[in-house]
Amino acid sequence: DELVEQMFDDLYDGMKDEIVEGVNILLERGWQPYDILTKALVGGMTVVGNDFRDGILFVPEVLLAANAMKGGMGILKPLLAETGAPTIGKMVIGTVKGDIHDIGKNLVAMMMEGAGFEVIDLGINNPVENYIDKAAAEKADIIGMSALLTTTMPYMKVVIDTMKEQGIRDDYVVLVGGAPLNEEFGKAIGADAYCRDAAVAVETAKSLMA
Ligand code: B1M
Repeated sequence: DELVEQMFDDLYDGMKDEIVEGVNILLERGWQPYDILTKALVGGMTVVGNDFRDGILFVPEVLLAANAMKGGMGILKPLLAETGAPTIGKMVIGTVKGDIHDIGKNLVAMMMEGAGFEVIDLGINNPVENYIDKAAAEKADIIGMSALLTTTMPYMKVVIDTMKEQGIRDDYVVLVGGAPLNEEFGKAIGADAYCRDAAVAVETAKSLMA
């Protein structure tokens, strides 16, 4: 699709207005919000990620791309939420301490809301208390953690170990996700499940709540 190709370029160049416009045009053409999210926005961000890794793009450029992506996500969020049924569970989600990546976490939060979950977003850089205190205060069913760095993913174990120490581990379903994680890591730290992407997070949450 030519427009999607154009949107990949616009995202790469951090052109927020163009991304917003592209999302609106795809909606007018009858695209499903979820397809726009995954094919146009996440697809484009993958290209950005690869060039960031390879030293072709740098932090300021990636921030602009992230900002453009957020512009597009802002339009899709209410549309994804619309399809939601009555609340089927409550989730507290946040990016772990030392980590400021939030696009993937925001995506998971959006998709969970769209699927009928109530989501309390803790934002980025969360110490263990944030998860535990908020989950208790909100009587949440699920604690979700996101980490995008190999240096911050071990912190997920700190949170789970602290829950164990306090005797509250089994009061919650614990889901973890983020690009550097895998199934094995999720098991090793004692999470209930590792979620490869936002769609898997929704499916996993649903099945573990049932
Ligand atoms: Co950062 N960064 N970054 N970065 N960044 C990565 C992660 C990196 C892989 C890039 C690279 O080198 N290829 C690399 C990590 C290397 C490693 O640890 N192995 C990296 C680095 C090194 C860094 C810095 C250290 C760079 C520096 O300063 N030298 C620095 C760290 C700052 C910090 O956190 N302390 C840094 C900074 C940044 C920006 C600020 C510039 C920006 C973040 C902006 C923002 O988030 N607001 C940024 C970005 C954008 C990226 C890349 C390019 C894209 C991440 C992203 O948003 N992906 C990334 C490269 C890449 O991943 N390709 C990179 C799109 C998003 C939809 O995917 O987050 O994977 P993802 O989420 C998915 C799934 O993983 C899953 O579902 C999501 C949707 O499907 N998921 C969950 C995620 N969280 C979940 C939680 C769940 C369930 C599923 O809970 C239940």
